[in-house]
Amino acid sequence: MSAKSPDVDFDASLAPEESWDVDVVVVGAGFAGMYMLHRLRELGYSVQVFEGGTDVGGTWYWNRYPGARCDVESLEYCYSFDEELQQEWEWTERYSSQPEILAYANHVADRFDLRRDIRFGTRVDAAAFDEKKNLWVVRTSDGAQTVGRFFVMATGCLSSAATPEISGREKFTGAVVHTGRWPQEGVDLKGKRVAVIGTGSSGVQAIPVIAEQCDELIVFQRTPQYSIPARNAPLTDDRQLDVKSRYEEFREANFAMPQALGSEIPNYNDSVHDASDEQRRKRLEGAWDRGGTLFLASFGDLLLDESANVYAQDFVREKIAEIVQDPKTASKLTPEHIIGCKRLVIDTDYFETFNRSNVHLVDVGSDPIQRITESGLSTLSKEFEFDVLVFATGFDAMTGSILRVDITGRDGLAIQEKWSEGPRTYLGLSVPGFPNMFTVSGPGSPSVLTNMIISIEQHVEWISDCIAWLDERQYVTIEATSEAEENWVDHVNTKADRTLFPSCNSWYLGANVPGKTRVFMPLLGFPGYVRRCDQVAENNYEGFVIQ
Ligand code: NA7
Repeated sequence: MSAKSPDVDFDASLAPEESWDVDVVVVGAGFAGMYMLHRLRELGYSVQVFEGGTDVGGTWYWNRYPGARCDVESLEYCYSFDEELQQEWEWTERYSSQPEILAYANHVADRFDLRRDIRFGTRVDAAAFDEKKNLWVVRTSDGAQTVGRFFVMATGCLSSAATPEISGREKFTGAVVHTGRWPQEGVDLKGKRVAVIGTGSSGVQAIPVIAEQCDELIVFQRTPQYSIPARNAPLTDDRQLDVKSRYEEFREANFAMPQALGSEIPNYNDSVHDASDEQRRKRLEGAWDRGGTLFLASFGDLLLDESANVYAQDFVREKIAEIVQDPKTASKLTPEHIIGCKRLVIDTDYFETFNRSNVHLVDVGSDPIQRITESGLSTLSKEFEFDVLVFATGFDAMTGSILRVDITGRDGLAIQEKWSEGPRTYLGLSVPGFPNMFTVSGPGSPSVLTNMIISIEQHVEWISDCIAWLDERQYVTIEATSEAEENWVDHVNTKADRTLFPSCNSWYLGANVPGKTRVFMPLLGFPGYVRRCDQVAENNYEGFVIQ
């Protein structure tokens, strides 16, 4: 354990012994923080939320890049906790755009009068657990300190933008933006030469839209991407009315799915090896035409067995060759790795965009970027000039936003030290050594492998019920045991190791951030996870020490 003294000390003026400002301090006002606030208030608790942005929305506040859109269908990617809310809000497309989701977040904030307990433009810099008083002391970027009995990190899984260290960046005289920190006022791309580095979901969504707006676009691709058409379309009134007429049943069916979504999309368990060529093609063509991330649910073993996975790889490779007219470009765009081990991307006209005369593809896998220059960048073999540089290089996922807060638990233990070998939690909710601290959709929970909003609701409800349970019995602290953590980490790894997920460099593993320990962070399988969380609560919070 670290001998490091807590970064945050009690203000001497704080008295009496057990003085606190609020019951619960919550970090982040995205969908997790917003619902956490609402639920705790309903239970009668006082809450202070801190948010670095100037308004609600979290990831949908920051990711304003052209083309930003959710990859979960609108009628599913919204709160289910309030029937009136889910009935009154009208979605316009199969997959919502960022502006529409942000408008929804604002609507929720207005409807439940959330803003009065959120301090915007304020980051939490440090938080320390005072063992004598069993209170969390939180220091914020405005220099203030807030004391709470409980501390909830609702900081999101994809909120700490990752920009690669490329030498010479300060020399570039044009505009530099990151997709995950897109300026609120937008970026004027008209008539500009634009470079995009990165072809994950953000790059794949942004590239077709940027190509239409700008004069010339150069895409710097390190790893080609498997992408499936989203088949986004206006949401018909019939579909919306139909789902709304049976929303509860629809939600329940989705809740029972491995990813908490897609109950109305065929999800097969049979082996691709048992299908004839014709059956296989029919099923994959059907999934391609239908669009969406459940392409890999076309057979039961596509994410379990490498030889099965090859069928899906080949299928997408053929599609790329059919869509992209220039064979050299098509070849550069063709991935070779396992499909699905990096998060499967869905797109609107991504591969088609490379048929445009104003779009150029540079393979920086074989010709790596060397440096950024005053007017562009140079790879090993060539110089490129442009006016705007877009980093679509992703996030320090799942742990980045937690680790950048200086959190200190019992005995001065810093979270950075606790997780120096990778994140370790119990249920993705709690960390031994950090009593009364909870993480919403933390590492070790299904989070990013599910419909995030549904995972958030499940966590928020579990955490708030837990706090109420403790208070009813006049307990003061709850802390996961090391044994429970150990077993949980094993469980998460065992589940991942049965699949192909750990087999390539993905952000699920932390492989996109240099120096980050490789650990498969999310847990596979939502329904089993929910059962386990419920069981833990029913058994008087087994795996926790309660005092
Ligand atoms: P991702 O999926 O992490 O993609 C980042 C992209 O940036 C990916 O293509 C990377 O290539 C590329 N990258 C990262 N660093 C570099 C450097 N140094 N040089 C060249 N290319 C680089 O992030 P996204 O924002 O697209 O999506 C994250 C999630 O947000 C997404 O899955 C959805 O859930 C929403 P690589 O593949 O590492 O070779």
